[in-house]
Amino acid sequence: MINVNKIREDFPILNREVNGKPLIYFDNAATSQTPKQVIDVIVDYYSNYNANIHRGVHTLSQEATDLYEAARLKIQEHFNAKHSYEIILTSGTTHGINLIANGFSSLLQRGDEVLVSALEHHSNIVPWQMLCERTGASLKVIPMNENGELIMSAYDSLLSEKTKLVFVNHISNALGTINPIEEMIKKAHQVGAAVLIDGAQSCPHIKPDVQELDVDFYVTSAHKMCGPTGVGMLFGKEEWLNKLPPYQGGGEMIDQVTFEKTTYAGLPHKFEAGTPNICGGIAFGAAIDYMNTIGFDNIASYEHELLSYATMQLLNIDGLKIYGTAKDKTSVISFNIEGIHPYDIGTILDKMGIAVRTGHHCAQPIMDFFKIPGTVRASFAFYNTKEEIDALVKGVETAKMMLS
Ligand code: C6P
Repeated sequence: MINVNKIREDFPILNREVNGKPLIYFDNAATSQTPKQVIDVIVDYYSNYNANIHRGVHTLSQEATDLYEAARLKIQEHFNAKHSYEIILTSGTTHGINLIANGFSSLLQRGDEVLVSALEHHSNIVPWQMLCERTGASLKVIPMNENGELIMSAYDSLLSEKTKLVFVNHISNALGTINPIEEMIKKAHQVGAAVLIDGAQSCPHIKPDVQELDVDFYVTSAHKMCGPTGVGMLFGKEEWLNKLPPYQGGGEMIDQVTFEKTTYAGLPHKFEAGTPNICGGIAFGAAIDYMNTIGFDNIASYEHELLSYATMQLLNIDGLKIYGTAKDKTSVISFNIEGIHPYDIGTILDKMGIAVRTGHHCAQPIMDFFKIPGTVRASFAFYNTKEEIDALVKGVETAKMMLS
């Protein structure tokens, strides 16, 4: 059970006003808010431990290293990776995807195929297009239906022995669709293809088990799950990470360097060139602790309640259309009102202190599918309330009246 009033006390930002009104934060899919338990860890790090890691014999450096590596273990445990060295700390989802796409440059050739879903964020499209340009492999798209669900019979037809890689998000950022990734991974493995799951939108809502999923790569960003920006993780199966070349060269990722030849460090350091976001990594661990204290089952059931309530209330507004009506959906509502540009609705809501995202949500192919320029997206977290949803509904009604 969620005690939302108590939880809200953990988030200092929820006390502020925007445009003279109490902030109502419904842009959680873009970035989540940060609880004081995580803010405290950041302050504590810079007040007491700040040093570079893996390099110094001095106490501060060793303490910072221990905290950073303890966070990696926490992340390993959370995602149930078999080994801590299968967890690569990145700057976020985008970094993780680019790292893998770059690694596959030497493993693909003309005639190979890679499959992307129609529901992807640009981060999970563009790096693969760049990979295809480098290698001559072809990018094929798994289509979706009007509800924003992937068409699994089309996926079956696209899979063949030519398929080398499948990349799909666990949850769509623009529509909230939860994709059937278990089934997709199984089917991809049957033809020998590797699978990368973009978990940027799933990790705030569910706790993925990478061993149970048998997924090859899973990427996410800490800032979507109560952590800071600029840090994330890439899980990769040991055998894949050993097969792939390093992404960036520099300090930390080497074993021996001479002007003739460099040999590389083992996992995970081979993929972690340069000074990482040390404080960010430690705070990522604290964010995972915080979310586990609330409990992912509690989070999922409360957010589902918010989603059902908001869907029902918003659909009472004449002319309002929701995009993304999948059976399996998380707490994201993308909508438009007939004849009104989403940006105008977002601007009026902001005047009322209500933060939503408007536009294409870095998912232009989805907008093209629906033949719209964008949507208004309200995305809910476990610290939102039904009263806030009532205010949103009222705000949308007012915006509609002003703009019609
Ligand atoms: N989506 C949104 O408002 P980064 O920027 O690397 O932390 O995450 C990129 C990313 C990748 N995949 C999905 C499914 C995402 O939702 C995002 C980030 C935000 O929807 C900001 S564009």
